[in-house]
Amino acid sequence: FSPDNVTVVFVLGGPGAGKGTQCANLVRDYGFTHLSAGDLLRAEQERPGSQFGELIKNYIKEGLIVPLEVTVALLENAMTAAIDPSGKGDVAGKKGKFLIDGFPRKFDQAIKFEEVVCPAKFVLFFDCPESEMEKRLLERGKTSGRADDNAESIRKRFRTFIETSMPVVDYYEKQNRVIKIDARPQPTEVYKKTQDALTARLG
Ligand code: UP5
Ligand code: MG
Repeated sequence: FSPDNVTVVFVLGGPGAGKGTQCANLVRDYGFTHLSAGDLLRAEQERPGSQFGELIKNYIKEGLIVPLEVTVALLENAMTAAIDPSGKGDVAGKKGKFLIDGFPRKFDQAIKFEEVVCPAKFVLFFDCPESEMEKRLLERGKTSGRADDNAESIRKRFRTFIETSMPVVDYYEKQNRVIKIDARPQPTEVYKKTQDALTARLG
């Protein structure tokens, strides 16, 4: 994909920071295509005949990052499907705007994606304290059916976020590519801050 035609925004933030919630708003108002790496992995895990089903299941439950080859391929396929629905395979001149949610959360993913798929325009980072994220995830866990919305998996997800994913945010921050949003308030308030920040950045 050429960055001349395709806009990629990485959406990062800890588990339960509200990435998915805010992406839905941005899709509604700005015509982005939303691709959640976690959702794509969960769909692949459920796909009959997937050779990665068992591996993905274990990684998600343990809050670990699935090997990048799997996730980058899923994202690349989903981008292709979104801008070339006819499946002719020629994506060279096609246009598209993508929110890549929950990715990259490890250095190797970040480097690989920007090298082989497309560089990101910037990173939206939803900043939220662990105590608030934990509260949200435990609440959602009552009904979500997600295998990682339990106290033990949440603890492991937080550890991976701090040890492995925050360094990626810091890396982009040093390049002045991060838009940081306070994700503690109510969703409508967070969205308002997001819109203000986007307007300031994009004009
Ligand atoms: N909520 C949202 N905003 C709120 C607000 N402002 N105030 C109060 N409540 C708010 O929100 C979470 C919950 O909080 C919801 O109930 C919502 O209503 C409420 P959501 O918008 O879903 O937050 P989000 O940040 O998207 O949380 P999610 O649980 O999806 O984050 P994770 O980053 O943990 O999950 P993801 O699906 O991205 O990844 C899951 C796993 O997949 C990872 O742990 C990892 O094992 C694997 N993975 C990889 O291996 N590689 C990847 O590249 C990506 C994922
Ligand atoms: Mg999510």
